[in-house]
Amino acid sequence: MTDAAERGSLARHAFVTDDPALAPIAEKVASGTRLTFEDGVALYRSPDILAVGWLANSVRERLHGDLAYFNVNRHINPTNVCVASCRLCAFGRKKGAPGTYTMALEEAWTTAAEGYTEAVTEFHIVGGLHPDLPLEYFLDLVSGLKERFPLVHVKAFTMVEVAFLAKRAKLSIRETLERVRAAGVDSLPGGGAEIFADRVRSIICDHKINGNEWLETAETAHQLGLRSNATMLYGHVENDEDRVDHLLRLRAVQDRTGGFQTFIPLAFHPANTALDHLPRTTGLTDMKQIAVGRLMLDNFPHIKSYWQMVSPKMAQISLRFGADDIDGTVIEEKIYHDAGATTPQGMRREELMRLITAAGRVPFERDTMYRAVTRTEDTFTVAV
Ligand code: V47
Repeated sequence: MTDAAERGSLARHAFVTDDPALAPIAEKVASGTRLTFEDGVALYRSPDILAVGWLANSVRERLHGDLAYFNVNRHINPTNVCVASCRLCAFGRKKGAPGTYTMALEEAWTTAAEGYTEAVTEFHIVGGLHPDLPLEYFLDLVSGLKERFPLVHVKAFTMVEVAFLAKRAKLSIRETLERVRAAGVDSLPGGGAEIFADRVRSIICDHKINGNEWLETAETAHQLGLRSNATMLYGHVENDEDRVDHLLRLRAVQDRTGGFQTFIPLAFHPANTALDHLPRTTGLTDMKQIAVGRLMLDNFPHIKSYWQMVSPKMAQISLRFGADDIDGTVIEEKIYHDAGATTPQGMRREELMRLITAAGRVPFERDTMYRAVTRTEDTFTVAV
């Protein structure tokens, strides 16, 4: 081995820290031993962010090598009318309030076709809890999209929306999930999880289903063969213990179902919310969530750093702190932009690839199920 190669391999394999609490955790990570609640708290409390990131990166590279995933997707938010008044949210509005909108079905289908000319592989559909829109509106929305865009994966409705629609339609969660799946929903996004602890939920989103209901809805979806993602909203009134508790509750469901694909930590944006006195998260906090998520969620295949949420620059850095995915083109983002986000509303495919390459990773265009996408001029095929 040349000197340079040897230096390279040492740099890749040596773990150095001045935080004694990390040494036993590093041994567990090296041997693939599951981390405990106490380990999670120690990781959050560690001042040595580089060492925590190094450990997470070692797991990320063990699982995915240098690949970094992204997709070509479009967000559609059919309505911002919402019966809940969550303090964390700047998007939802009460029926009749200024600035409300609800898309007619034709409008939603037209919106789906707008934006960048490159063929999208995923529609990501989430919206407010509208008091009057019946389940049929959402079923027609999805089946109409499937008719018009049969190749596009529909990732639609958070666990919170599913539970709300079930209640309105007087159906069980299982029946509601069966109905949306029959209409064309292929998987579920990870939103609405926030922080599962009741104390926190009662402050930031007391009108939503509780943590156990979110987890049970996800588990039911997985039992029916629907995959989903899972998020965690951080940077408001939660503490380290609440975050670790959230991660361990997700890990327990995943042990039973294997149905979660991706964990996405979401940084709280306070502007225009009832919590606008809180400061925004810092870059170090953002990287910590990615890294601790990667280390604690040993049964999750993917950790996503949502570039809209942490900024494209921090998303690049996160590819060395445990993330293997930076989400997609998005095209039109509303939820964080209503809450003061200054990132662009969408990003072109080439730009996502440039960010990944400049971070020293290899861009891999995936579909929602993480299969390789191959493009021709105006369409795509998916490896099966
Ligand atoms: O559920 C709402 C969060 C989520 C604010 O599954 C806020 O691939 C910050 O879940 N500041 C929706 N966050 C977004 C979401 C998501 C995003 C990207 C990919 C995926 C996926 C899912 O946004 C909500 C809530 O947790 N949110 N308001 C706010 N003011």
